[in-house]
Amino acid sequence: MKDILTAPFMVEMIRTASNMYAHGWDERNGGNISLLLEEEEVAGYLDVKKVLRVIPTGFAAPALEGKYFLVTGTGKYFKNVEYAPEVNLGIVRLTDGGTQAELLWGYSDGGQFTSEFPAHMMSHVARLGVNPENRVVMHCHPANLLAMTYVHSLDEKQFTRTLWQMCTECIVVFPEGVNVLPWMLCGTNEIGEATAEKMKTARLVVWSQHGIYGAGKDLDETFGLIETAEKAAEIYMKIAHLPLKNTITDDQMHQLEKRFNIQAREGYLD
Ligand code: 2HA
Ligand code: ZN
Repeated sequence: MKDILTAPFMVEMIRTASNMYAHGWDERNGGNISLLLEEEEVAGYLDVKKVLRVIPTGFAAPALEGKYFLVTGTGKYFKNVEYAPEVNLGIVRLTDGGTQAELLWGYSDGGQFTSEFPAHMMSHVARLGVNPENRVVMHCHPANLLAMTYVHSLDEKQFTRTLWQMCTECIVVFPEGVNVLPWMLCGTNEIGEATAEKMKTARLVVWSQHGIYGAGKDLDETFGLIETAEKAAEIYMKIAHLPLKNTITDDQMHQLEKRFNIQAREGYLD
């Protein structure tokens, strides 16, 4: 068996958690990440027949039967992941229609996966339905996106259009826009179901007055999505109180669509 701490998926997960912390998106125990792994990826590093513990999930997700995930732990701090990966991360395999998680590695202090496990797993199901290549669901608390949910309309079209107008690259990076949930109680199956429903039409879902969810085919892409949206929100928070003299027009957005061969969300541009 190879050392699991040298596995490319582990190295990338640890780097990503540290980078997110460095960006200020994951204060204290804020944020969580789940990465879908293939059995072949894990098998060289773990005895997949050796189950350490079984943890009930509290929901059903038959579509994820037998699937493996590397997931951040509940109550754990992103800043500590790199120093103690085996305490702060875990690898689980879902069984019994997704109602049970078999722990194969990690959570070595007796812990378990993030309290937002329902939102993560339900979002994986939703995104895999749209794109079978999806591997990552990421949640964090970037300050400017959060700030924006206090002062900007939460209408998804308006929220998306504002972000698109704040940096030229935005419409290219997330042409489907961002979806927005109103404030809801976190850590519940209800917010999980609502998030997954929103994930069917966009890879970014804002949780008002809380944070954001991103999904993508790898950690880099998902990080980059959130990074781009957060940059746009930062520009918005810098200019929102100033007289607006210029913007990116819808005509210019259409030029970007052509140049980058992307399609803006139906009905979002004039
Ligand atoms: O505590 O971010 O949403 C982790 C969270 C909960
Ligand atoms: Zn959160």
